[in-house]
Amino acid sequence: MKKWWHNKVAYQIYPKSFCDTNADGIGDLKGIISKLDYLKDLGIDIIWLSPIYCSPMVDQGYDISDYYNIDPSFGTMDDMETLLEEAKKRNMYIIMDLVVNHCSDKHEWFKKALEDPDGEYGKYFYIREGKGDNPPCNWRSYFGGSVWEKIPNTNKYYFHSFAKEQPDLNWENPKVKEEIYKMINWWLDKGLAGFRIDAIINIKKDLSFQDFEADGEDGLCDISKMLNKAQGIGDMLKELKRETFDKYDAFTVGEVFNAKEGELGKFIGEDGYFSSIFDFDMEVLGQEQSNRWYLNKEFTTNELREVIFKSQLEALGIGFKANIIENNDEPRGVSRYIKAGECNDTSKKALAITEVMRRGIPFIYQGEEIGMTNNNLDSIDKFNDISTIENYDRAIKEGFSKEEALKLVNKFSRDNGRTPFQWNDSINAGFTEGTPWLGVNKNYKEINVESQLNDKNSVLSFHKELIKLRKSEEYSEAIVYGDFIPDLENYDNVISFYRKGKDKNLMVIINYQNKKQMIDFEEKYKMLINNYGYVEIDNNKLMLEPYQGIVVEIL
Ligand code: TEU
Ligand code: CA
Repeated sequence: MKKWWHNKVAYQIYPKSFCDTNADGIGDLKGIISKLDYLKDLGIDIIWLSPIYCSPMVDQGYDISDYYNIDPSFGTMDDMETLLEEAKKRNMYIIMDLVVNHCSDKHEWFKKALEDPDGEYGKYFYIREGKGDNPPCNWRSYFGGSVWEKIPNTNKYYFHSFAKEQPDLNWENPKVKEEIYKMINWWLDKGLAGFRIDAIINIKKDLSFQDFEADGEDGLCDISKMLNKAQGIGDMLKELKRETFDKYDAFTVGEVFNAKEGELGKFIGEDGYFSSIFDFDMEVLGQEQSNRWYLNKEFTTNELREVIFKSQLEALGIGFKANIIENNDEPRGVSRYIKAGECNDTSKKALAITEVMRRGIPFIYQGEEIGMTNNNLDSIDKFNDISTIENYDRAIKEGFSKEEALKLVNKFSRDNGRTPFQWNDSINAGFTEGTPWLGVNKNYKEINVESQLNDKNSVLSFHKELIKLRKSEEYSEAIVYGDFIPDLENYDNVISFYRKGKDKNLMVIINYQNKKQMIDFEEKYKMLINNYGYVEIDNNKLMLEPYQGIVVEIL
């Protein structure tokens, strides 16, 4: 059955770094409102806002102390209502981040739980007795250290999958679920179109809290070992959907890393828990464990192609994945999926083709559309992100030199994608008239919106062209609903596939490498997108330039 969101293009805003209107160095809702026309012009329909609720900002808003209010650093509830109205006027939809695996340790529920761990609010969290002088078990939190934090003056511990300031909410307690459903419906009543749902797979714990074999110097084990064992997430997610999203025909995207083999249909099928889930297969390529960056391995373009194809084929006939090349937790896509030294406007455009032409819902992360890159910093002191600092310290503990550890965080830090948005070449890239909360990338004079807006050859214009094609009356059916059929797999470093719709057949061919490539090609075609001004054709052959990418209609 067709859904209202199938043919939409989404955009993630990281509010803190998008646009600051009151010179406090922090992006705000008024800033977002002021850029709606820019996003509309780009072709965006759905805007996902990373968290803007009240928060002590230990994890940049992913630690919420009040779900019903806007953090003053971002503005007011009036601003939020204005944003919803202004979006609606433009036929745009706003979705918020739903962070309900955990809240902040400054949330009133948790404050009450600490006062009386055995009382009503203690049951809102996972609180357990220690084992002698040790915590209840040896699982490692995503941000390092034990998942258990001791409650002062007791031998009790509370559970946190992420930072100790982010206590996990007890989804086994019906009262907690009731509170969460109420809150979700309150926001949907306000006119939100849906949610991106944070870390949702973590809500179901294996309550035996048993130890697993240690996998690091710290004597702890990766929390994924427990998640793989936990049973019953499905029932929780079904209920969540029934009590909330279903009633509003909301669009939901789950942040799901650990869907088990063969379970995709349960998540995004016709009657799935969510509308969509992110496709993280490109992001986890080369990754041994989440959040242990020093274990990450290099990968080849053929391997990259393989994961893209596999993931696309997996979703056929099942549902729509949400396609990303970067987000608020990842390095910049152009710095990760293009080899250093080969990153230029042409290769950036080649990568953009994979973002927009895959089957699924494209989620463009702020700055991706202008080709923003990683930020190379010379000192760990210039980083802000909690997980970056932890990865740095941990790498050093595990024997890396300071130089090596710095290199590592420069490559993988979540701050790479969080530097202020580059609007123009004036001071602070036009992001703020004050001092930005996080330093602007040094390359803002070369890479910014203003310089690309009226340049038809810019990376920005190329994104617009791709999105326009995706939404065009002629080709939309093929790009949104068409099959995904891999091709040219016998050529190394060539990423090629068909998007075959009811009556249009499109073919994408990307020469994803820094040398020319001849391709046998006997089809009659019409050129639709080309990141070069030309393509050399010679006797049933295409000669593709380095990183040349084309989209053609097969006639
Ligand atoms: O991320 C969840 C998640 O699984 C992350 O641990 C991810 O593996 C990590 O950030 C990579 O370094 C979400 C949010 O996107 C992230 O920003 C939050 O820190 C996290 O949840 C906790 O709310
Ligand atoms: Ca501000």
